[in-house]
Amino acid sequence: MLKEVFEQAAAAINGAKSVVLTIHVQPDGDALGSLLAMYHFLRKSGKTTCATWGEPIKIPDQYKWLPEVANITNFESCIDADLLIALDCANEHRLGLMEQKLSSFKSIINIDHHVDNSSFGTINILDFSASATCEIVYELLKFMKADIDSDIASLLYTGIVTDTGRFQYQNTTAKTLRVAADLVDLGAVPNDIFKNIYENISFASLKLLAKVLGRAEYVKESGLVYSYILNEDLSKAGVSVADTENFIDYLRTAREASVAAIFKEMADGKLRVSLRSKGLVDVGAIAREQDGGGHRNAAGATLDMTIDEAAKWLSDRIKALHF
Ligand SMILES: [Mn+2]
Repeated sequence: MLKEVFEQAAAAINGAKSVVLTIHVQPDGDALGSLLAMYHFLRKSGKTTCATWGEPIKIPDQYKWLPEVANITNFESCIDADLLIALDCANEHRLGLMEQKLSSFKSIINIDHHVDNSSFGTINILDFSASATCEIVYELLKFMKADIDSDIASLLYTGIVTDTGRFQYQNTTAKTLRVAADLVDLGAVPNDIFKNIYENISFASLKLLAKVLGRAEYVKESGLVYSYILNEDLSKAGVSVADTENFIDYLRTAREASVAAIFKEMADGKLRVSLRSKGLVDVGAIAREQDGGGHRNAAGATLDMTIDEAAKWLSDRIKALHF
């Protein structure tokens, strides 16, 4: 099914002298892993390549060890190329400030696994059964007979291990595990990657996590477990918002939780909500009601509400849709 579009993408890549690679804003492990794996491959293939995304570049602490991460540059310095490849981006808005630059590219390859992808590319490699964009990139690189070295293998493994919640979420398939096993054969070291990502938060972040868990609330009628992070919490603890990315995973461990949510106060006073479902509730659909996006079990949106209003809205939407 993907063979035809892989052929088109391979021809576009082979025919390009220069390539810009971009991902969604506030990138996660899958976005960064797929970005840097493609960057490494294209540079080895002799292309002029730029890796970026559409906001000021800040690498979350748990990803600072990724091979090639120091070569990511600000998007202003890299918009002039034969080809743009967007990775792990469901739509144009997720490109952040890169969205305004889309029209300057004649050729755009859109590689993604989000079910609501808007097919904004001139070539769209979409596989909704893939656990991670990194799983699709692995297939594309194999198709192109790329030399997948241990750096590329580690980067792709990172995207898969993070997007599957360490191979525990519903998107984990036998194929996901086979791809992961191939990547281990190619040089990815699971224990090293685990320690770098999951045993790498600062003590200050750990204390902030305790605070966030301490004020968690459970709404019985909807099975919602939520908490919140204020700007003041971050500044007092000296922790960046990127370092709180995994906090929500602790909330969803409650037996009572059908949906876990964390509301994060943003600089403009709005709230960014991260949502996780255990499968019954489609949080992607709820997020899209507020112009957000995501998957059935992991999604996010920006809300112009107070925390109390947001919790009530979310709980009401869960009840209306599922109970
Ligand atoms: Mn992803």
